[in-house]
Amino acid sequence: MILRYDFGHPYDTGALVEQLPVSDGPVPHFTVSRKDAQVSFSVPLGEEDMIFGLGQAVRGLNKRGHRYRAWNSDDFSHTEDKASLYGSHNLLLFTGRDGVWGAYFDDPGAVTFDLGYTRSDEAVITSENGDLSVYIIEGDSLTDLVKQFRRVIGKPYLPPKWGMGYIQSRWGYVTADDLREVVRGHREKHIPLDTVSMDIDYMDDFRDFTWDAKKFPDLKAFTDELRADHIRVMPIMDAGVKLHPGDSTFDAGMEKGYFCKKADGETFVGAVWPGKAVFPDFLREEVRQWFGDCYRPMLEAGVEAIWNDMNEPAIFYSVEGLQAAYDKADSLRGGNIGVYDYFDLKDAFTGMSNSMADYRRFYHIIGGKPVNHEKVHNLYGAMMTKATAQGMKAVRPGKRPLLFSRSSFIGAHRDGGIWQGDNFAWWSHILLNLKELASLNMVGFLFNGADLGGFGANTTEDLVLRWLQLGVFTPIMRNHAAMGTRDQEVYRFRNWETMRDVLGVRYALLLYLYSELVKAAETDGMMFRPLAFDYADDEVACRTEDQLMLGDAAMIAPVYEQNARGRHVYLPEDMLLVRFRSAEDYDLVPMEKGHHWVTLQMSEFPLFIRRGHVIPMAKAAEYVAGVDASRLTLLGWIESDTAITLYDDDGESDTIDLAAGLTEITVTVKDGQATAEAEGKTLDATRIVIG
Ligand code: MIG
Repeated sequence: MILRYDFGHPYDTGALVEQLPVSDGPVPHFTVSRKDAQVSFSVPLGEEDMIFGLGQAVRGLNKRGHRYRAWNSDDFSHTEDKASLYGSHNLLLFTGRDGVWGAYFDDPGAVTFDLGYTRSDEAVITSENGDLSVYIIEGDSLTDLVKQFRRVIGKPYLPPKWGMGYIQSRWGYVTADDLREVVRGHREKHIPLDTVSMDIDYMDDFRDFTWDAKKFPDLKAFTDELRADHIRVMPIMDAGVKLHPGDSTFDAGMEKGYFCKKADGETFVGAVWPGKAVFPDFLREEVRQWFGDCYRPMLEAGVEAIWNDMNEPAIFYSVEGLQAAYDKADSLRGGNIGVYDYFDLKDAFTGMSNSMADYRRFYHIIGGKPVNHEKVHNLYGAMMTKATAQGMKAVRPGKRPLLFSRSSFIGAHRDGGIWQGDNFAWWSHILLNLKELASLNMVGFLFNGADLGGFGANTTEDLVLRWLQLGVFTPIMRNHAAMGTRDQEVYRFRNWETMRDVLGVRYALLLYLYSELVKAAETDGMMFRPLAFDYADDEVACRTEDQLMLGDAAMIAPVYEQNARGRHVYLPEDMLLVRFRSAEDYDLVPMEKGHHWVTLQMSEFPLFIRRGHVIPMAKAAEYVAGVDASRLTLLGWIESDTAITLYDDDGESDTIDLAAGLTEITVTVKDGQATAEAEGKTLDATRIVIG
């Protein structure tokens, strides 16, 4: 059951696809208080209560003990002290002695989540503008709360099947030849690859929708050439449009008045990669329609994938902000300044990016009226992605585009995926990747993944390897790095063969992972879950932060420490350890419920399969279309007959018929031997452990 309570004048954020009636009377669970425009919702916390949710955020799966803030931010260093990342996913799930319940705060402005920070026995959620709908979700388990929530926010975006193949990216590939070299690097060594990305340098002077003719003389011929090799390209698109008279996007947007304006009616100008830029008012349907159409030439040149960036929106500085800093400098110039003056001076320059002053400087038009950006900030990236999805579908009707965005809001999960943004080549960020994976599943962003190997800072060979071993399971599997950092393509490393074998496992499991993704999306389920969701009565499982359930049958537990040759794993029930070295080479070790040290050499990584279940595996392939779905090996540990359903389809049509795509694989045990059957498939059941 979900109940809705309105405060002030809520905006229609588009998060929900179902209109719920507004309830009167007091909001259950919370004490509501007001101060000026702010509305706060507080609830006492019992010693053992846990809080899940918030999607993209730092720290634990259990969010208790920190203060978070919904304020979409371009943040290139996801350290523990951060309150905000790129997306706002305002769902909280409470679980404790009094059962489970959830709350969703549908508010496009700033919301703070003080979850046992100010007082360790209290959670206080504050809407800074006080215009919001609060949804209270009552149910009988965490999984049930998520299911109900997901039903009202609508089904998630699904990628084309090839979008789950390996993506190689780097900020620093500039020309078509750079990309050809990356493709060659993979294909020559038979390292799997489906997509290469084009970062900002492909553009002509960082102008959206252009590509530099010197770098890409014939984009259409280039995409054809790569497609013949089963490779797609994925260009980036930035939110800010270069202020550049003569540029068709700039000119058309100015003429139609589609860019955000200041109070004085002048177009707001902020500097991003193109230098001075203007910001489309994506909150208007006509602007989205227009911007979506702008992708057409590039899509007609054979581009089938897009990633949207800088759409929080990120603003390095505004004309006004820069002027204020100069003024500060002028006021101090030549004087004998004190240290505090010096700090102020420094802050005037370093604090110029993504400043509140700038976000308050411009307006959107909503219902014909100007609305200050601050009030609706968290919708900006989501609405850009909505525009992109529309534009891509218009060019290839009936097909799923590959699309992910950096900034997001709930609702955008219906239009595209998200990547986890600018992480670092830090071991701790493997774990952050894992945690966000589950938290993003709660809020509908099933198609997500982090920059494998790390975006910022120089990576190390072992970090890339261990991170890829987690990436095998993440729906987006992309290796990406920042400009100026050490090369981290698999083929660059001494140990490339081991990494290639890890990627082979991804392709061998691809049918299974795709099936789990689609099933979760279509049934309001979570492909990845904290153990607390499945083993609510098991105290150890509930507090486990470094393992996740995968689908119905499996559990993952990555190695995330340098020089480790294994890790501690808690098994909440009997499970089969599959210790992978490659898609052909792995150990099967039945293990009992409880605590274990699992030895994992550098080339080894685990997948655990619940006793009584089996999962299907194909042969490794070099690209998704090369995966042979007709020959499968089943892995598992069973005592008696069992069955699994595997979903498959053409991998690109945008109408998903779950029932039509399911094949049942039945496994029969007789005289200590397993045999398996499924229509249209040759099945090998010899890797099933009986007992
Ligand atoms: O200010 O396009 O998160 O993936 O490589 C940096 C360059 C802009 C940020 C993205 C990152 C991308 C980079 N971009």
